[in-house]
Amino acid sequence: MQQPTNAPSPLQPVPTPLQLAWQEMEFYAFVHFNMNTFTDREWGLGDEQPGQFNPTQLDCRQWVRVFKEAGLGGVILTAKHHDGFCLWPSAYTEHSVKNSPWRQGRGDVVGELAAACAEYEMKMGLYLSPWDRHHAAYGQPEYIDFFRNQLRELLTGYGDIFEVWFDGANGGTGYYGGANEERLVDKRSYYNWENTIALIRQWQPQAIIWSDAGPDARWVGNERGFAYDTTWSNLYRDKVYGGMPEYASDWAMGQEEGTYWVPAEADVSIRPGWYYHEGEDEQVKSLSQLLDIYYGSIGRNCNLLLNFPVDGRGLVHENDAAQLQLLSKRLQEDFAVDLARGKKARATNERGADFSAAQAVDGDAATYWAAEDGVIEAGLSVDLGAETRFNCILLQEYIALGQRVKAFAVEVETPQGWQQIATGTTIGYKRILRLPDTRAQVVRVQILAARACPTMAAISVYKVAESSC
Ligand code: FUL
Repeated sequence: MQQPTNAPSPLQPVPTPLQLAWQEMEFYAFVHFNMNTFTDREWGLGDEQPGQFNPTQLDCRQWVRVFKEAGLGGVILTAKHHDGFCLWPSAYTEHSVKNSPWRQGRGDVVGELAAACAEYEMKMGLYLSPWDRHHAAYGQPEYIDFFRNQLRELLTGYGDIFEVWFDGANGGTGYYGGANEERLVDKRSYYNWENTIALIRQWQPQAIIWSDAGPDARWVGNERGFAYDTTWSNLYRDKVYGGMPEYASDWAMGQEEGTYWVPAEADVSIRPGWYYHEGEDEQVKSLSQLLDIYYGSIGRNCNLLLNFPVDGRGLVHENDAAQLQLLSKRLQEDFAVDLARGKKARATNERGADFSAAQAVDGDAATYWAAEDGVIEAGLSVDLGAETRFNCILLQEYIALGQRVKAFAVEVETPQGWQQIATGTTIGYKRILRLPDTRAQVVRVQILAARACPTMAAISVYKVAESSC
């Protein structure tokens, strides 16, 4: 957006346009489907036989339809998991779909998913496990050439890839071409990430590269789908990437003074396992668990990557599809009416007409309220027009200029004065707070501390279903 001339100066670090577009995707699907689907395991050893891979009704269009109908914008597929089996007919190994009975060895799951994504206008991402428990040379320098060759096949053969996902699990016991031994690698240096990343940039300049610590987006530090109450997109990446950190707490919450923009992504499975196990058909997460995950991730400045273990037929299981549909319907209903939209808003400090409080309630996240330079405490109030019942508030900073807010409170006006109903630390791209059931006419957000003059792109107020709260 063209910035008005008196816009606040960007506060470093700031997102690239690519990172901004990625953040706006918010919610997308993970698909774990590969050899483990047929061996009923979570981690294959690498000694599996291609003959074991044989989905009976594989239909990537069904997956994409399920995701699309729920409003998800992308899907990331495990093209190769730790066991080394490839879902595409790689020219660099025999351990792939080309030696399986599926489609008489002429199939290509990555290609079918790419075609389905193109048909339904869905973005595709790929997971390529750096760790390969099948490959005889894993742990040697030759393996890095193999790994890069595979990356090149995937990143030059299937159209645009929105995210490249590198798992943090690297090295350990495995088959390794029959050696059956333990191979430990130093995951910071072994893969020579710097050069691998440069190649990816060449092949897919529009892709977000994800790993435990970036460079473009980072792991949230757990596999339960929750970000922390305090979640900065700022990170001391140079200390942790290639360089990965030893402890989740070193980077999971980001760092207020971090020098790189590396936003968080939470990955979690809709079932207990990442892969399909028939025994888990009745353990698909409930609507209330999924809502907790939604508020705990997207509601805390973090994208959500929700995993679907595609089953042995090659389909998203009916139970999983039904739960996703329930979640999407509930979110649509809950967030249908923004009670603050277009209402009278006032701020204790304003940077001028282009940055008035009204910009925070205009339903357009590209316009924003901002305080004057040097002001780091401010209040923004919205008069809802009449006493109104609500139980949820959504806040967005204008993150193109950096993440600023360090502490805030939500208050309502009562005959006895202002009453605090919630407090928080970071806001970032999006913060959604579930509130006690509240009746009030005027609600205000008090920014209590910020790294520089605060911005606010959205203040939205909702009355969500009681069971969403
Ligand atoms: C982990 C892996 O080891 C799991 O198998 C799964 O792929 C998950 C998303 O990441 O680190």
